[in-house]
Amino acid sequence: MARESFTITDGEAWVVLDSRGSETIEVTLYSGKVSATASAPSGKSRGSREAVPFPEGGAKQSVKIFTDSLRGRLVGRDPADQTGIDTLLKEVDGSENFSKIGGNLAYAVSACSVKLAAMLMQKPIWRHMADLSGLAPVYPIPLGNVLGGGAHAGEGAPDIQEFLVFPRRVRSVEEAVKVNVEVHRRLGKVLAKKVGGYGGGKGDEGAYAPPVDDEKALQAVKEASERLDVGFGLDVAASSLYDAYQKKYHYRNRGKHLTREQHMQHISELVERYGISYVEDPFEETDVEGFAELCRAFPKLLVCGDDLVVTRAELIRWASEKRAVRAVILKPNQVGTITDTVEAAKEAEKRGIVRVVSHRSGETCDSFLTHLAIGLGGKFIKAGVAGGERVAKANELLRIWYKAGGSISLQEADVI
Ligand code: 2PG
Ligand code: MG
Repeated sequence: MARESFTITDGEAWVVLDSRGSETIEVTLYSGKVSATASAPSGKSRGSREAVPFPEGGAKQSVKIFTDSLRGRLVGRDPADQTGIDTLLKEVDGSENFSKIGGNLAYAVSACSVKLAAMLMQKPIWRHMADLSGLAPVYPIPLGNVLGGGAHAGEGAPDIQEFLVFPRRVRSVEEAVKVNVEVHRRLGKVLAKKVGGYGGGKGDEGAYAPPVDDEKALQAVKEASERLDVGFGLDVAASSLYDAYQKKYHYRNRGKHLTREQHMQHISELVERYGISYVEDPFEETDVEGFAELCRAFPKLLVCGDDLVVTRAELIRWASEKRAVRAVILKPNQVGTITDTVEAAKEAEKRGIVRVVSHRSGETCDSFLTHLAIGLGGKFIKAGVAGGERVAKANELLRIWYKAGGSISLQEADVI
């Protein structure tokens, strides 16, 4: 049966703030009296192959472009025709990487059209997302950053960007969400006891940012997780540590420049010593061979590509052919449109690669990411643990669980 067709009747764009207080963009699309709003997050440790978040002139320029050239071309379009909307965004931009209109504007329009279409079709957003992707919807496992350093924190914090935890073997979304929160809460107490003079300061994602090195950070996270059934992960964000001129990894906290081999050894020792099962971006973004080496060294480790593949289907194919990843990060504003994010998710599915649907370090309270994670069949949702903009994603997961319950299946962490 042909579906009813809908029409975008108007649209608006604004400059709003993200959780770092930086300017970003929010878009509202209307279909008569029905409207939907979406806003875009911003990353700090960005891959060089990502879409450019804003054109020259920043978020204000994106608003101008929306008002002058995009709004008129969106009016009359069907918001349920996602490929049509996303093709239009590429046409108006005309560059390879959204440098003209900004990847964040593209993402906000693209996500907004998913939301508006879902409302008009009277479907949950996750359901419409799953229909668009053709992937089986699931409740993802929350993968949460509880302690962090690198580009997301100040001087003295660990070199590794994120120390992550995730619940294993849970029977409900409620339980899953609470486990990470409990680790974060206990960690605050462990650090207050162990790290003299530390007042509990946090980094950009609400993770604790104490003045300790990577080893001490892991010891504290382990202690905070005692008697809880959790797995451990790292986001090394190695491109942020890499000095391309010296060809070395610069560990500021340890005051050391490590060669590629020494860096590999450091990461390998942490994986072994602390029973880590997930490592994101262990090498800088061009060193696909480094990723592959780590995969060979640890046959079960979930080696995950973020800056390496930047949510692009063709890069996921390349990394998979090199046997360099067992998981990939999906951040829709890295590529700019929902259609391209779906392509990336499908490429990963085809190749048996785990999908990790992820927030950015600068976030808004938009909870679309949760619907995206369910509708892309994500094994994990990486959305932080503490702070309103992170909790917004967890709360949406809870709401969907309360409403849809067992009609969506629960992911298991048992394969890791
Ligand atoms: C990452 C992200 C999110 P950013 O590296 O995975 O945690 O950071 O948004 O700064 O790229
Ligand atoms: Mg990352």
